[in-house]
Amino acid sequence: MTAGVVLQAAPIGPLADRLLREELGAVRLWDQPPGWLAAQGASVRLLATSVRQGCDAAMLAALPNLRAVSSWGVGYDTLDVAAAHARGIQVANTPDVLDDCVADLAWGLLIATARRIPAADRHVSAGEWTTLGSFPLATRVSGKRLGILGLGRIGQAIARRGEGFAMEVRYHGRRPKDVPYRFEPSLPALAAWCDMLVVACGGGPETHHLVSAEVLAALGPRGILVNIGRGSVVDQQALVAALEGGVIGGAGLDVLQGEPGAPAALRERDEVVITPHIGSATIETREAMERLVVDNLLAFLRDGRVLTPVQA
Ligand code: 8YV
Repeated sequence: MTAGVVLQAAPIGPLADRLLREELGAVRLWDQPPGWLAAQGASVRLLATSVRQGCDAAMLAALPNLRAVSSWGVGYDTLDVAAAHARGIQVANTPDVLDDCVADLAWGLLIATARRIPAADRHVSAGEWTTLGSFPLATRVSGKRLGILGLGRIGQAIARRGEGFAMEVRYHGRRPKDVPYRFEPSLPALAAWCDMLVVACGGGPETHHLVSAEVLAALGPRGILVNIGRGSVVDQQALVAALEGGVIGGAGLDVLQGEPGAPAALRERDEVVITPHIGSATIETREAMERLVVDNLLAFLRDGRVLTPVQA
């Protein structure tokens, strides 16, 4: 199959940007004059993009002969997958290669929040460690009950780590899976059962505000919420109210509604730990994600199939 034009919608990262240019001769949209899409869009067969940049209905409409989209990131909430599939366009994301790093960060946030590590560090940095035992007691992690919302590949990597902490794991999702953890058909019931609830599902209309005021109330005053999925899954106003009212014990958040940036109502709270959407942000994992963006397009050219199609 001839490549036709390979279009890169936006910068992805140093490795992907270089390989797309060297191995696929990709045209960089951001370097083209205004009007390029309207004039040249029909020549484009393959598109490289990212979950940050996305690929909406307008972009798809501007590329009438598009055959495949390869997107950086496991999330695809910014891609119009339904519209692409309706036209027979294959859509690939970058799953698997980031599971371990995202699961590691979920555990980092869980332990940091429960054991109040950032607040303890601030206590020492401020020179307040003047007597032994001056820092308040925190919450135990090992042996607790772990609830996971969304037991996909990342959710399962989080669950496996829970076994190392002697935690019983249960989960909620669209449907039960063949896993050694108990499925809980009701999210409020899962929240009421667990001590720590980790959000590991994707974004989009299906999961919007699943973590509601009711779910937070069920989690309870010593419960901890961790979110490494998407900010849109948590009703953020309800979360702020729950933290202010002592309805839950704390939150560890890698993703927020309205990111980048965090509202003062969250970032100024001692029992909240926030990281700037860095779940996959290690040198090793980002390199693997960038390589997979390119490999998906090379596989499509070779075999007519991308390696890791979005499972929508
Ligand atoms: C990225 C992600 O860290 O893959 C995804 O869907 O959310 C992460 O891997 C994120 O897109 C950074 O902006």
